[in-house]
Amino acid sequence: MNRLKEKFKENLTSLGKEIKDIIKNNGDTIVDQVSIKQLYGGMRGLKSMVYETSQLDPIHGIRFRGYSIPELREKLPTAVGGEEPLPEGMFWLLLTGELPSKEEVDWLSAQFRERANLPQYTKDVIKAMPKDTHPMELFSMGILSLGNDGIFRKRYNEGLSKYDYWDPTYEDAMNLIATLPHLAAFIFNHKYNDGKQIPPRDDLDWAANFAHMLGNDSKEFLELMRIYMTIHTDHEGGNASAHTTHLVNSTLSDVYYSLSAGINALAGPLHGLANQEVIKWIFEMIEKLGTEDPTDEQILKYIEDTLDSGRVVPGYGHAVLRRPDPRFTAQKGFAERNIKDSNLVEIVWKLFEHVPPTLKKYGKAKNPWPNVDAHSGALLVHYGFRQYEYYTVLFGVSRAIGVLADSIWARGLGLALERPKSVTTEWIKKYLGQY
Ligand code: NMX
Ligand code: MLT
Repeated sequence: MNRLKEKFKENLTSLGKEIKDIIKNNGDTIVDQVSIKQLYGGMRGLKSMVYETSQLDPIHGIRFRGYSIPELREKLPTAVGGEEPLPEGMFWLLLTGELPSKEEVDWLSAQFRERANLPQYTKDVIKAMPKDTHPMELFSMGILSLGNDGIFRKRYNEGLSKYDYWDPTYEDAMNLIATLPHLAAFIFNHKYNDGKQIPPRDDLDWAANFAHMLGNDSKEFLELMRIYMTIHTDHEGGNASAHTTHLVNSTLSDVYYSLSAGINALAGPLHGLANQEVIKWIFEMIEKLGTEDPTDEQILKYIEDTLDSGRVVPGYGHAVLRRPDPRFTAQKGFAERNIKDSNLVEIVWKLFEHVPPTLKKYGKAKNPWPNVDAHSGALLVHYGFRQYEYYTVLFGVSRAIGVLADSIWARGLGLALERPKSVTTEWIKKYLGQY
């Protein structure tokens, strides 16, 4: 058994024992109540599942195994000569609960290089689709097709003990994470580079190799991909992509089925697709105003026109957060350190000044602050990456790290098939005594 599996198994055994005791001694303790507003309102705030790898605080934002993003920028290993954390380190942390050494992260980078395998039939699936198919659709189909080689389903059919479910889940998750940048780059080059594919390098870490296969080897872009792939990984279990992956995996559908489903959730404009919507909205503003250097008044009017036409301001608001998203702040920090003279970055910063007071003035949004999607497009465009329809695929490659770490935990802990109770409005009216 390799070192990562061994460490995981050790931690799984001790947490498994603790959970058994918690359920035995406190199984009937109430942790939450549900109101009718929550039943109709997307279950906001309802505590209803266990997800070990990260937890979201409305004020302070995401904590990965207890660590904030600024702490992880200090503590996670970086590439030689780099200063941004490597997402391999985040995967190690989420899976084991422990910070990895540089040597452990290098081992993981090598594992991902060795395990990457994009079969011809997956390439054929992508190529068979119409050229204007959205990249997220191709990405989801590609992931699903990779399941043909899945280890869990094979071992399950051979008669796998439930105590061993986590082991082939780990193997599938590692193979899938290793292959995702290759699948995503294949889609990118198929759609936007006349099908000219760029072979991977055998000296690069996971995120840098992805950047390389996307056609940009500049040091700054490799660093951007490392921080981007680290901060988008996980956002506790209730967000739509994590929860979908978790739900599907709870049926013992393997990680290929589960992640493909999670990616479908991420493709919605209220979720991950907002990163493409933000830049599209900004490009439309530039076109409408005829300038890349809009005044404060022009920006303010554009925001108000958007709201007055019954649309949302993309990249702003959040179901849980009530302060600027630390992932927005991390990306702003990257821009401050690395980017000079970008009109688009300036616009994003001006929006940060004007959107929150405007949303407050309109009085509907509970959180007027920027979320993770408000900044990423301006960074990507700065490095020549203008194909904004593709941006959510980047989010999806990163999100796999968090949700697949959760799948390994969920199968290790033997978490049950998810099956909450639904009610009808008729039931509610009866409950309220209105019949
Ligand atoms: N622009 C305009 N209106 C908004 C916005 C916004 N950015 N955010 C919330 N509202 C409205 C919302 O539509 C709702 O209106 P109504 O009562 O007419 O239905 C009202 O404010 C109350 O909504 P909240 O309770 O504040 O937000 P909720 O938890 O329902 O939704 C989001 C959260 C993220 C879906 C919402 O803020 C939104 O639509 N934001 C824009 C899209 C976006 O950036 N999504 C990305 C989220 C991050 N991610 O990557 O997943
Ligand atoms: C996420 O990263 O999943 C989004 O911020 C949405 C959420 O947490 O609900």
